[in-house]
Amino acid sequence: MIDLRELIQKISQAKDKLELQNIKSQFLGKNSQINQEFKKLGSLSEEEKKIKASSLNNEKQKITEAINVRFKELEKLEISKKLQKDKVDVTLPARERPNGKIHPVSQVIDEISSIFSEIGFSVAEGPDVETEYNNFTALNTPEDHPARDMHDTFYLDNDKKILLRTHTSPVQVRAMLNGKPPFKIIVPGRTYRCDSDQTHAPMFHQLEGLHIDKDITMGHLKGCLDYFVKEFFEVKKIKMRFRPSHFPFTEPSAEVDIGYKLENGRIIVGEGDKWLEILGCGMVHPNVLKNAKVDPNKFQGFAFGMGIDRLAMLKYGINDLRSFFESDYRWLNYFGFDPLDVPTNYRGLSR
Ligand code: 2NL
Repeated sequence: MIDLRELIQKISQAKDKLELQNIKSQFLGKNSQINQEFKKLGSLSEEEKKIKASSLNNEKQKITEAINVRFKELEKLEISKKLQKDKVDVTLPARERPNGKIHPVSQVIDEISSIFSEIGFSVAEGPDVETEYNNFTALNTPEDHPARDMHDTFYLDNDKKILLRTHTSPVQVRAMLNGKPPFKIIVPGRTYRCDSDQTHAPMFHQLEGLHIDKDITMGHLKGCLDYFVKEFFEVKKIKMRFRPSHFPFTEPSAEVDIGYKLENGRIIVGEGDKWLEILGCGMVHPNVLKNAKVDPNKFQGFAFGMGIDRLAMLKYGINDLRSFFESDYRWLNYFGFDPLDVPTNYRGLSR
């Protein structure tokens, strides 16, 4: 016979679940002494069987209970040990991790967007893949215009109906076709031309503006660009000139230069006797308005366009255009902007 008191003592001292499991199978399992005794019951008389069975059941119940009690104790012990071990020290300093940076082109798009939003422009975007109509025909570009040449434009089909947009203007065309005047939008985005050398990449970025209403004039255009240039270059006074030019989609057309000087090889914007071309503009051609379902007898306005990669290079002293698109992490880490730093002239969203 087993000594029940001794066994229960042993159970209550089991040091872990494994030891408890071993005790369980040794004293209650198939080959345990109790099980053997149960098997022998059949050979006993009815009277003896009753007494023996009851005492065996009693014994079995006590062992089971003791095991269950110890099991719960061990469980609690395990949890509190784990809690001790996994304790979090909230006073530890945070681990350092590298921050992502904002690409200079994205930074410049954000800056220009907030400058124009201040005077009532909203931002519009559209697809990079465009129709020949939206990119050329609607914009009054003649069939034989050199820009339409295979050598200048990436066509995506054989009959030259689908292409990668060569400027962001098709987005303004879409805006006019899908809405009602007045229109007052700027459009930043990727543009494409078959061109690749020191100063040209096959993919580059443009930002265009369009303001159409009943009586918008060249005077509004000048005032708007004067404000933009001063805000963008963060100077109070800036020399600026409008030089007559030609674009198929505007009439009259002009190119805008700003004054600058060189100081120790660095470009100082605003003063000096040198001129730097920064954008093209003009009054939207009546044919463009017609093609975009805007009545040129009731509405008129201005448009402008600029290459923003070059503006970013100019403002932030970066001298190789191709480095913009090489996705070199070290370059981005150096020339990129901290996403948590609010730029000096960024106030569009904070008001
Ligand atoms: C440049 C010159 C320009 C426009 C873009 C435009 C758009 C529509 C109608 C009329 Cl929908 N014009 N855009 C106008 C003049 C100049 O861009 O040098 N871009 C880099």
